[in-house]
Amino acid sequence: MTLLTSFFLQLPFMPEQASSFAQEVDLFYLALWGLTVFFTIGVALAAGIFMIKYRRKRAGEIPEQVEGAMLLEITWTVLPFIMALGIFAWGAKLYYQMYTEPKDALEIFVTGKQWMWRAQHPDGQREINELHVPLGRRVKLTMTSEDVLHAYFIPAFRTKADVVPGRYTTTWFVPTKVGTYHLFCAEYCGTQHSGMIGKVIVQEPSDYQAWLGGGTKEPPAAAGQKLFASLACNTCHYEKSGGRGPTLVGVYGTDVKLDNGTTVKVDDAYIRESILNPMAKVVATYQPVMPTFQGQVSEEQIANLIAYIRSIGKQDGDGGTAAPAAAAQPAAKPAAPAAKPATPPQSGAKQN
Ligand SMILES: [Cu+2]
Repeated sequence: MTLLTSFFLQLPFMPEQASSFAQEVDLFYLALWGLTVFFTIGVALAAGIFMIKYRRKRAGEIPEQVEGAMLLEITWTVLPFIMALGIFAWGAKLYYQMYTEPKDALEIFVTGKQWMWRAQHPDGQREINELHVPLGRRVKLTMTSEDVLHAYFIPAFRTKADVVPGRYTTTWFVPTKVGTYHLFCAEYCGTQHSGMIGKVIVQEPSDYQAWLGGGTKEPPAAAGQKLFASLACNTCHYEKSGGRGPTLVGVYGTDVKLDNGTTVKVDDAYIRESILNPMAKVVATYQPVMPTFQGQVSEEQIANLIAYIRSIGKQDGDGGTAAPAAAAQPAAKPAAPAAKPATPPQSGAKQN
């Protein structure tokens, strides 16, 4: 089978295999392709042979009546049934692997915009139309769009995920080969869609660290902390309870009770929603008085605010998505210090 796969790869229509998913996706594709070819040739061949074998040999010939063959019918029903279920199971397993968020991943925030890709690394390093990633490390992309639908497609990694305005989508991979690979937008997004391309650069971890070291940057959590103060969020969300809004210290990754009796998990999506549409899910015992910040903050700023709230969130290091941004990046500098929002007397009107 590996011989077959390698032969398959020699053909110019398969991109390089540069992520941990690539081989199995290709094998799966090869299996689908093999089954299709097998049955196409089999059916065509059988049709041809039967046409010749059972043709009318003399005028007025009356064919022999066939009364059915139970064994044959069961065989051609059960076998394809098993094959189809096998394809489903294999595909579902792959899908599950690819769309289950990994633990301890390097988390990179990506925004799509007509017509470019922006990425922000956990230590604040930014780039446009490029994505630097370290070899052999789980990398998780959290993505959103500033305008229309896009899709982040890295053929060599066999990963593709929609990038949707107003929502976070994620994808992940483990790069397995140093090199530079294509990055495409795979969703028609306007006149210059075809130009919305870039490069994914897989580096040795030490080279990646060196690359991170260049340029001026501010960790997202630190930028978020500044923004938290400049938007006056801290006039309602105190470090301790008692503000007009709930405290945000220690809430990330926990379940909070809402005023309608239900509970919600405090994750990226919930924080984003609460910034843009504060009335959607109001925390129990608080008044729905927080104004919307729609139009005042960019997606990147929202991501920074989330990074900040995450950094002052649950500190027990339970891994998963609740890990502070910096924990995913051991060699980088630590994320913002613990909460330091000033707590002046109430003014403004914000509440989660
Ligand atoms: Cu696009």
